[in-house]
Order: sequence, then C-alpha cells, then structure tokens
Amino acid sequence: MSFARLYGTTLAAALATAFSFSAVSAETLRLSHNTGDTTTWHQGAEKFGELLAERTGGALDVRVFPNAQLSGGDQMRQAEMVGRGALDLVVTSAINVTPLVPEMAVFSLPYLYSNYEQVDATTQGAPGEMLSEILLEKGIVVLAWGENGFREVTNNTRPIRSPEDMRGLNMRVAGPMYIDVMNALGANPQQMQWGETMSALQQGVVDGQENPIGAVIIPQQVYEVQKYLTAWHYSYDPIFLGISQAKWDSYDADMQTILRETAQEAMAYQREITREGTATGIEFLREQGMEVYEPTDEELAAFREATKPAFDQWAARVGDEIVGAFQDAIAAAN
Ligand code: X2X
Repeated sequence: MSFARLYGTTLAAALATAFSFSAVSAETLRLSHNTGDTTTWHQGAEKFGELLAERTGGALDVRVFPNAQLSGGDQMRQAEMVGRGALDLVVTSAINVTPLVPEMAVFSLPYLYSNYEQVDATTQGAPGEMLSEILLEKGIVVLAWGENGFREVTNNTRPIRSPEDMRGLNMRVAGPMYIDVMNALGANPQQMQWGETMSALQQGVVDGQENPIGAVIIPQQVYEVQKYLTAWHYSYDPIFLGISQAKWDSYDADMQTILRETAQEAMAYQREITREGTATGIEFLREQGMEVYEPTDEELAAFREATKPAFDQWAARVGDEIVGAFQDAIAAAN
C-alpha cells in the first residue's frame, strides 16, 4: 500500500491518522550498534526510532540494542548480519566494516583529514556515495552517515608527545588497519571488542586505547580508567545508519523516502551532539583529572610522518580510484 497516496506525505497528515494506521500494520525493526546506551550512537539511533514512529503513524518503530548484543558481542559481525538480513538495521563505524569491505578503511587513513569541513565534503558528498555503492553490493543500504569522530589516544603509562612515546605501549585497537598504524609507531597493538575494553584497561591487560572524545570517551567514562590523553586527531571514523537490502526492498518508494529522510535527520542530529560533546570535552576531561596534551603542528607532523607506512599500505588496499576521490574532495574543501 502506498503510504503517501493514502495519507499524504506531510507529518501532520501522518500524525492525524497515526492510530488507525498503526492498528493495521505495526512493525518493529531491530537496530544493532556496538557501543553503550549512553553514547551519541545510541542517541542518534533512538532519535531515528522516535521520528520514524511519528512519521509513519506508528507503522514502523525501532528497538535499539546496544553493546553488539545481537551479534554475540562481536562488533565486526554486525555488518555481515545486516547484509544477509539477519539484522534489520545497524549503526556502526567504518573501521568495523573493513573485514567485510576493506575499502571502508579509506575514511580512517591516518591524517587524511585536518578538519570537519573536509570530513563533511566526503561523508556528505560523492566520495561517501562510492562507499555506499560498495556496501549495497553486500546487501547493506546506507541511509545516512553520522560521526564517531577523530580518534584520540589515551593510556596509563605516560603523556604521549612524540611517536617515540608510543613505543612499547600495549594498545587496544578496534580493527585491522589500526594494528598496522600502531605497529608503525612501535606500540604493541591488540585487537579487542569494545565491550571488553573497559575492564581490560581497568585491569591493566592493556595500557591504552584510542577513541573519539564526544561519541565514546566521555559517554563511556573512559576517563575513569585512563590518566593521559593526547588529542592527536590521527584517524577519523564515521558511523552510518544502514538497513538490510532485503528489508529495504519490502517497502514502497514512499516508505523508502520516509526512511531515508528520517535517517538523515537523525544522523545530522547525531553529528551535531557529537561535535558539541567533543568541543567541550577536553575541558571536561581535565576537570575529571585526566592529563590532556594538545600537540603543536610540528608534533602532529611527526605523528603523520611516522604513520605514513600504514597510510600507504592501506591506501593501496583501498585503491587509487577511491583514495583519489577522497583526496580531491578534501583538497576542494580547503
Ligand atoms: O570499538 C571502538 O573503538 C569503537 C566503539 O570506536 C568502534 O566501534 C570502532
């Protein structure tokens, strides 16, 4: 049935008929993500559910499952599960999808981006579309791109001011590319689920980790188990809200429009609160007792230089066409 033809596409019209519509065909979609229920990932997912229920008059609602519960705690498995229709919806970050789609590593190449304008020129533009097309081949329809953010390094051993300071540190990392980046810096990387990381930090199984301030470090209270943070901005990580293609194909064009527009609004909100949390975050972390170091441009250049072998290795894996499209969009945004 065509939602728009029966009820009109405006919000007011949808709300006016909410009750009768929901009585006919309410459907609950399951959304999986791999952070806790305090993060901006979760807030973005909940916003999507609220807006979607409103706009479909309750015909569609969303149940959000945090902490990768639906994939047995395995954050990398979510994308593959959505692809084969075992999950309806996912919010996850690019690095988690690299085992399925290595090209997704393009976003997180070390020191690819210098600012948010450059980020937005790719995630909200044609370069992001290139990745959406590849994900579609895996059965995942990307509805909108959101933000995990620039990943900053924390640890309990010493302040990090130079690549040398990373030597010998046992670092928890999320995905394969970061193993190579940490190796390039002389650290000892260990891939670990996010869900196991807080206790590993607490128990000293690892010395440190890296994550974005606004989306993860603050809402998940990483400052309670880590002493030092360096805002080295070494790698950007986007998130996306995706739906399984099987589910997507079950809706008519009007419902697909509502899904896409709602996802875009929810992820715009998610990016906004993430950036706000990041902007005020360094001061907050200092108040919580963390020692925060903000490197000079020269020091950042040293980190960029030291991580270049990992950049080159992964750029080759991603391929010239995609890396070039990103670099062109970034140059144009400067
Ligand atoms: O596991 C992480 O570090 C997290 C939460 O940032 C990702 O999903 C990549």
